Amino acid sequence: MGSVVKDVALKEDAPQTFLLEKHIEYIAAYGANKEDYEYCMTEYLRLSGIYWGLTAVDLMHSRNRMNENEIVEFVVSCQKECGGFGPAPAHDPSILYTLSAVQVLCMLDKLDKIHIDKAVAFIAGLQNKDGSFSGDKWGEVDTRFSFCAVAALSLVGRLWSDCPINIEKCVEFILSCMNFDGGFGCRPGSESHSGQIYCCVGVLSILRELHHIDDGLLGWWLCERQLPSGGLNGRPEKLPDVCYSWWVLSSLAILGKLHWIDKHKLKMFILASQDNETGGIADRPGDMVDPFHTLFGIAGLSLLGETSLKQINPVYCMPQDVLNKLGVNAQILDSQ
Ligand code: GRG
Repeated sequence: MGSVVKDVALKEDAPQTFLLEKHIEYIAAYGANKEDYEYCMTEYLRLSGIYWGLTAVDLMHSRNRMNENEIVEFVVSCQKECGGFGPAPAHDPSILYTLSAVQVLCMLDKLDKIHIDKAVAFIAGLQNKDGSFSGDKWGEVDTRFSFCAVAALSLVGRLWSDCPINIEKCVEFILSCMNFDGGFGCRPGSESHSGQIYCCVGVLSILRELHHIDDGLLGWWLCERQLPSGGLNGRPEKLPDVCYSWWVLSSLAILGKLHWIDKHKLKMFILASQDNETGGIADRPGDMVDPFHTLFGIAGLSLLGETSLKQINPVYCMPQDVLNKLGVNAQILDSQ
């Protein structure tokens, strides 16, 4: 039996232009009302939410719409005695929010406001004997956490000098998660998933180890994620979702294969997922918008060459000018 392609149809009246001003207003207003139900219910991921919002407005040349002092004060208040960051002051620290904290402070040029050595020690303390990383003291292992560790250490300048982790083992673990289809999962033997592929390709890119990847095989798997609607899914037989405009597209960009997908069709899918009244971008056309999909839709459009946006770096998901200023870079394969 053949498999059924799950997809959505784009309506004729769906937005077809990029609603820049509306998205700036949407992000600037999100969080301004701290009593808002949705805002309160998302406290458990606040620090990443700040990273999504700040990155989105920065890409839209409007960082001045955010209250930078308030953000820095909040980030500082999330650092724990152990050096790691929680999503909000009353929450446990995790490597995920530690990366978000570092990314936000890099964008605001305020890394000096936190205890960097303690953050580095927290990250290094989460590496396991097999080279993998746990996300927090509870021990779950996931290739996402390897990415968070390597990206955060490189951003604070502790990867190439005075490096506290075992890089060789880190690479060995990532490679043990590579599958027959060229992709990567969250642990050895786990199914390939675009989000995990971004993380593993990102680690190998930052560590200049991309030669381990079969870029043709993986590039083929990634570009097969494009559905007739133009949207991308995260793995076979799944619906398209705007966030994969980041996880898939950035991986293709790192492998020098951005031109392997139909850029115009993907652009139209992202544009159709905008809300032309409230601003913001949803997971797919007609759904509720949120800051997560708004960032990854905008980030995808930046990779697709949208000229009203700043250029984004495909590895760090941060504006390229921020990384240039920090002198941080990663390996990108030549276009082929
Ligand atoms: C700096 C951008 C950045 C990220 C930090 C946390 C992290 C590193 C990366 C996360 C990568 C990842 C696993 C993304 C996927 C997120 C997602 C939409 C998961 C949903 O998975 P399923 O299986 O959904 O519920 P599908 O789409 O497969 O049905």
